[in-house]
Amino acid sequence: MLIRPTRRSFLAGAAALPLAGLARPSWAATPALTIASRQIEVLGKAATVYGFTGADGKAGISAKAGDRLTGAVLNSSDGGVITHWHGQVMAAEGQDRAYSGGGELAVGAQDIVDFELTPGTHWMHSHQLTEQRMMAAPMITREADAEDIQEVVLMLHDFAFRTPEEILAELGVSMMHGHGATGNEADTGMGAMAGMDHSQMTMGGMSGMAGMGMGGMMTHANDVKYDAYLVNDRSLADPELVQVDKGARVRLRIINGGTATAFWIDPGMLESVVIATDGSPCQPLSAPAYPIAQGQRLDLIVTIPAEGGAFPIFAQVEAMPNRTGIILATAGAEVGKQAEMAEAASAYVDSSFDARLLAVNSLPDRPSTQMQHLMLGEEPGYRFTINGAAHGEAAPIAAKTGDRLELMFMNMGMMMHPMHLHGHHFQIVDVGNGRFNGPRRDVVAVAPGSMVTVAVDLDKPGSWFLHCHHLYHMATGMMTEVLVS
Ligand SMILES: [Cu+2]
Repeated sequence: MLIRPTRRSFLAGAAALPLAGLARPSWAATPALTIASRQIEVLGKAATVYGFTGADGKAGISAKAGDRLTGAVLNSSDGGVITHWHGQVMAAEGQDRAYSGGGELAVGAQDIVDFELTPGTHWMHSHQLTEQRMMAAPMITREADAEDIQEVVLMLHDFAFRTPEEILAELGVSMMHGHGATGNEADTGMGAMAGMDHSQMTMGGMSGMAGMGMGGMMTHANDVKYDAYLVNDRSLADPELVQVDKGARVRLRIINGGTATAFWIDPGMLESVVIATDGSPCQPLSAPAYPIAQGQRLDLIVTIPAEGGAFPIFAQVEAMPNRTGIILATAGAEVGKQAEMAEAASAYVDSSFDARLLAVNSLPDRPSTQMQHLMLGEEPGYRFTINGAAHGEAAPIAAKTGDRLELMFMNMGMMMHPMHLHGHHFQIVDVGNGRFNGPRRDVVAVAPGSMVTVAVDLDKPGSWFLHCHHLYHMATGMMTEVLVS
């Protein structure tokens, strides 16, 4: 049974449970997932963040191919939540709340979900500003053909002690723009901005961003200043230590839960190979470092040398020396302290890595039924747009079930945009060098001045958000919908 959650049907939530005479359904005892706040320590200071905890008491979901996510999702946090199961393609519209008009899961209320989990490295997160406060968790479904080796999940975050509302104000967000006309504010968390002081409307850190054409080289990243970068809640000052075996192959399932930060994964001296992008298998490819934009995932196999030792896996911020990471170490190995700054800044993330990747499961060869050109724009006042429109200002992209849709993204601005489509795994088919059988993904990095085309088979009806996975770009307008009938 599929229950489409609506604001109305779930308001009762936990408050309704004590009613006499009503049999409590079996799921009521242990929610499949509970959203609540939790305490971590960052830079020696206590921090209150959010999390999703599974029935087993661990963060998120760890399952195997064929398993379903069935049961209640309980909101024990202090505010309404728009949930999103990122990368789940077998979940119908309405299984999470991240679609047009989905509304918030109220405090104390629960949604009932039931869908088959999509194999691969995926994740769950809030579709609102609370994503910055780490309302996110891994959603891992082990593939039927996964090699029987040790697996390590790395969940990356960019952490600030400031609230996301304060960060938006620092960015110089102007609320004069079109938000509010659509009644969709809650979809991006902008409802929280209603009381913002309009005297703070400045260009903020975006001054000097004047117009920019295709093919330009100017680029800009990291517009949010963070206090720390974390893997599995810890910075490189006190990293997670994972014991591994000498000579073993280890699968790293890496999730970029950073809201405004792209990273480069640097496996150091370990032999490495990427085998999946955004949870979909790719032809194995080795590189000295692997880019991972906001929302993306990478599955890497690393090989521990026969003689053993301690091996940092770094995640270095795009265009900066700052880094975080974990340490893989064999028994008895001496683990040294790792510098939190690399010797040099890393490169900007662009399409050069995707250009070298090939899908294992390419889309069937057939012509597209629809091509959409999407200009990704940035405007003064920290306003990010698709074809000049912020979310709600333009009609959705209309399509039919069975359509092969191609989306050509053209980035007219100075910042990279990691573009994400809900409910589907598209295929990158052109990054400016001609057609190729590029990787399957659900987030594609579109660098300044570049053109990237993805193709997707629309296999189910619904309203599927298409947006930039930089949280503050999404929150200030860079979102639309693909409406599949
Ligand atoms: Cu963006």
